[in-house]
Parts: sequence; structure tokens; C-alpha cells
Amino acid sequence: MAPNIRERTYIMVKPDGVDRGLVGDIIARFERRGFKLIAAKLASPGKEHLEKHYADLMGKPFFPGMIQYMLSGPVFAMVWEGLDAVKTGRVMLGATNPLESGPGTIRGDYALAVGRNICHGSDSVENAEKEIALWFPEGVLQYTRSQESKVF
Ligand code: RTP
Repeated sequence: MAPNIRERTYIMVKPDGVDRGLVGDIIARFERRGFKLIAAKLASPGKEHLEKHYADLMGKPFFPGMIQYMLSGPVFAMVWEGLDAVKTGRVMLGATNPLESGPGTIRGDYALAVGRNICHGSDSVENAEKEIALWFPEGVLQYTRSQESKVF
């Protein structure tokens, strides 16, 4: 099967990442890796929207605190496209618990606490599609970069 160079993932800088001025660094990491930015915006989602995003975790003991954290300031929502974007995006983020994240990953470089772990990344292609539809109901851009057709 031909490699899917159009796989998409939803990446979101959480309120602590925006507050600490890490948006530019996180964008730069995905750009340098070779992914293509196809949507981005600063947003202040409400409780209902966040509960939809984290619906799978409803009922977990940390859920109310996590929603409060996500409501504490704006988030920076992005869609990145490229080969293996979902899995590679998760590798670039590091483990959910920053203490288990290696250096060179976003969480491994900038975070210590699971409850303040800087960034979200979709965990499957199916969830990526759902999250992109939830955060970008207006749609995303389609364009071709000059070098991408020569890479594969
Ligand atoms: P995310 O959805 O934010 O990318 O995180 P993830 O897939 O790596 O981890 P997940 O299990 O989906 O957890 C979502 C977010 O909930 C917070 N959390 N707190 N024990 C705790 O206090 C705890 N466990 C999870 C984190 O912010 C985590 O990213």
C-alpha cells in the first residue's frame, strides 16, 4: 500500500503551554519534522466543548480537575498533515506522564506533572478525524507544498 502522506492529526497546546509561551516552539517542532500545517487558531472552548473532546475520560477521578485546568486559559488548536502524523505526533509529545517522557519530546523537555502536560495529540486516526471535526467545523485548508511530491 502507498504511504499515506495525507494522514492528519489534531494537536492542541493546552492552557499551560500557551501561558508559558510555548506555542511557537511546538509549531516549529512539527514544521521542522516535515509536517504541514493545515489549520490553526487560538480558542477559548467552553465546558461542554471540552467534555465532548474528553468524553472517553468522563467518570475518571481526575476528570473534573482536568476540565478546570483546560478552562483556565486559551488553547492553541492545530491540524498537522503528513506521513504517520498520528503516531509520530504522539512520539513527539512524549508519554502522558511527563516524568516518563524522554528528553527531546515536548513533555520531556517542558513538563513535570501529568495534570500540566502542555500539549494534546490524537491517539488514533479515527479519533483524529473526530477531533478535527469538533475543533474545526469550518474545515481545514488543502494545499500542496513544493517539495512534498518529491519525498516519497
Ligand atoms: P491527551 O488526551 O491530553 O493528549 O493526553 P493522553 O492521551 O496522553 O492521556 P489521556 O489518558 O487521554 O488523559 C488526558 C489528559 O488527562 C489528564 N490526566 N490527568 N492522573 C491524572 O491526574 C491524570 N491522568 C490524565 C492529562 O492532562 C492528560 O493529558
